[in-house]
Order: sequence, then structure tokens, then C-alpha cells
Amino acid sequence: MPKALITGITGQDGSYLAELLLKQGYDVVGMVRRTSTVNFHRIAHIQNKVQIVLGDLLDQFSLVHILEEYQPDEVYNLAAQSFVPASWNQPVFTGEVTALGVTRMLDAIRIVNPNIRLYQASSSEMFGKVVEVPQRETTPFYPRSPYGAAKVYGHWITINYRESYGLHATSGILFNHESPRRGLEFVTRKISYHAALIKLGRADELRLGNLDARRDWGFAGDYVKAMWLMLQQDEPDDYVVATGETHSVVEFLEAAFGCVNLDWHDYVVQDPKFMRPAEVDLLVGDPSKAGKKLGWEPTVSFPALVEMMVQADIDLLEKGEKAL
Ligand code: NAP
Ligand code: G4F
Repeated sequence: MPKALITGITGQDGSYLAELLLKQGYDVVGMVRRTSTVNFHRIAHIQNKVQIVLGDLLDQFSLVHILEEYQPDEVYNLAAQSFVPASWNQPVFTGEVTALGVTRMLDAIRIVNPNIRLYQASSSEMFGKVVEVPQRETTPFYPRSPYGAAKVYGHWITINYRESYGLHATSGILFNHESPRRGLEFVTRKISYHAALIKLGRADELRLGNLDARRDWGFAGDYVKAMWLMLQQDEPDDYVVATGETHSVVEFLEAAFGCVNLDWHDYVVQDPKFMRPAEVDLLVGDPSKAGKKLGWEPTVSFPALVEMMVQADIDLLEKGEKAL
């Protein structure tokens, strides 16, 4: 039975990836950091099928000990401070986790067992103020936030350990991917949740920042399949994973409020609090390499994704469950 270690298993992607790997017959180990209250809501349904181990990307020895103890064949490094606005509030912390955390994991692999395959969660935020449309593996980076800059470091140190030590270290440059398990602070889930709240009469406004930003939004369940496919290749490489379509925040609003037969103009208030010091205006990826080499393609369209998220939030609220 192959064994995989997932860092960030309590996050959106970690939960979908754990489900996928369990279905593929993997023994799954999930690394979690110590918190004062348990935050396993995304993996509650599979908690008895995975092994949970305490560790932190800030703590080098915890990574070495976990690799020594569990001897995984594959490591999926999904852990990060992943919220872009928080990276301006905590730029050093973001660098420690999202950038240097990658080096800590790469070095732990090099020391314990250089045959372990690594997936590094790189991001389309690295393209930032884009110099080419659409963005592909060869597009130069121009990050626009401490988060984006940290991800550029993580991306290049992954390539460097591949070239320096021959590690099977692969970097997936994933464009935005969403789901009902997306954190409430990200714009898609903020919109789907508020559309549901407003429809059910439990809120009367939604405060947002820049409505003109454009993103290439896909479904997280599709994107974790690409991560797994990358580690099944004989050679490590870098891959863009995207839908190839771009939509604005306004288009997301139209679709989401359309699902509940409301007009978003009646509820949305623009609030300077949610504007960013430097914005990423347009992201759209070219996933043709992932299509050709991995046989990967997205299965969920933009309207289907929006509807899935709004419906899930309505169901959640109608059941009286707390949104997390
Ligand atoms: P997420 O929901 O924010 O999950 C992040 C995970 O990292 C959580 O499990 C979190 O644990 C964990 N974590 C944070 N700091 C840690 C530390 N110091 N040590 C150990 N674990 C730590 O993010 P996501 O959307 O699933 O994204 C997964 C990865 O892909 C991230 O690296 C993100 O930057 C990257 N990415 C995401 C997207 C996207 O659109 N979703 C696109 C490109 C790249 P807690 O639960 O304890 O907070
Ligand atoms: O949903 P967002 O916060 O995602 P963002 O910044 O694109 O980052 C996400 O995708 C990256 C991949 O490109 C990941 F690497 C990263 O970890 C994360 O998952 O914001 C999307 C857009 C931005 O342009 C933002 O300015 O929506 C705009 N926006 C407008 N109003 C808002 C809001 N974003 C948030 N979070 N909240 C608002 O009220």
C-alpha cells in the first residue's frame, strides 16, 4: 500500500486530496499543527481512516521525525499561510511558513530519504501583475503581495532541490480553485455564503472590495487529481493547472445571486477595507501541458461551480449548521 503524507490536511485542498488518496488505496498520514481547539471539520468524515500527526512547517525537527517515523512514498506540501490580505499583516510569518517552510520540508526529505516524491503547492499569485496572457509554465513571475513573493521562493527552491540533489520534487502552479469547503474569507465563498444568508433573510448586505478583479476559477476536487497525477510521472516537472477561462468578481456575483433569484446590486456595498495595497487584476491559465502530459482536464464549469457553492451554503444554513 503506498503511503502519502499531506501537510495542510485540515485545509480545503488537503481534505479533497485525502479523500482521493484513500480511494486510490493509499495509507494517508495528515500533519496538523497544534491548535487550542480542534479544527478537523473538513476531515471529520474521514478522520478514522487517516493517521493524524502533530507537526509544523515552522519546526524543522518535527518534519524530520515525521518522515523517519512514517516513511511516506509521497509528500504533498499543501500547508501555507494562504490568505493574500493576511500576508500584508504578517509578512514575516507568511515568509517563514509559505516560503522557508518549503525548504524545511525539502531538506527533511533530502536528509531522511531522497527517494520520497514531493508535490509543492505553487500558485498563480506568482504571476501577479501578469506579463503574458494566458499564463503558462514559462511566463515570468511578478508577485504583488508578500504571499506571492513567498510562493515564488517556494517554487524556485523546489526546482533548486530537484536540480541540486536529484529529488523528485514537482511544483503545481494552481490557479484559484474553490468548493463548498473554501474558507469563508475568500471572495467566492464569501459571496456564496452571503447570497444564501440574504435569500434566507438572515443578512441584508455584502461588503466587498475590488469587483473588477478577474480570476480563473475551477473546482478544488478536480485540482487535487492533478496533484496526484504529477507525482505518478517518471520525471518531476512544473505544471500549470487552470480552466483557461477568466471571470470577474461581478460575474461571480451575477451567477451566485442569480441562483437565488436576487439582484446583487441591491445588496453589495463596496468597502475600502477590502481593497488591497497592490492588486492582481487578471489571471487566466493555459493548462495545455497538464492536458497533454497528465491527461488532466477540469470537469466542473463556472456556472456549475457557483451553483454547487450557493446550494451547499443554503443546505448548511437550512440544517442550522455553523459555517466554518
Ligand atoms: P487552506 O484551506 O488555507 O489550508 C492551509 C492549510 O495549511 C491548513 O490545513 C492549515 O492548518 C495549514 N497550515 C498553515 N500554517 C501551517 C504551519 N505552520 N504548519 C503546518 N500547517 C500549516 O489552503 P488551500 O486552499 O487548501 O490551499 C492549499 C495550498 O495550495 C496552500 O499552500 C495554498 O497557498 C496553495 N494554493 C491554493 C490555491 C487555491 O485557490 N485554493 C491556489 C494555488 C495555490 P490550520 O487548519 O491549522 O490553519
Ligand atoms: O478570493 P481571494 O481572496 O483569492 P486570491 O487573492 O486570488 O488568492 C487565492 O488564490 C490564489 C491563487 O491565485 C492562492 F494562491 C491563494 O492562496 C488564494 O487561495 O480574492 C480574489 C479576488 C481578489 O482580486 C480580491 O481583491 O477577489 C477580490 N475581492 C474583492 N472583494 C475580494 C473581496 N477578496 C476577498 N478575499 N474578500 C473581499 O471582500
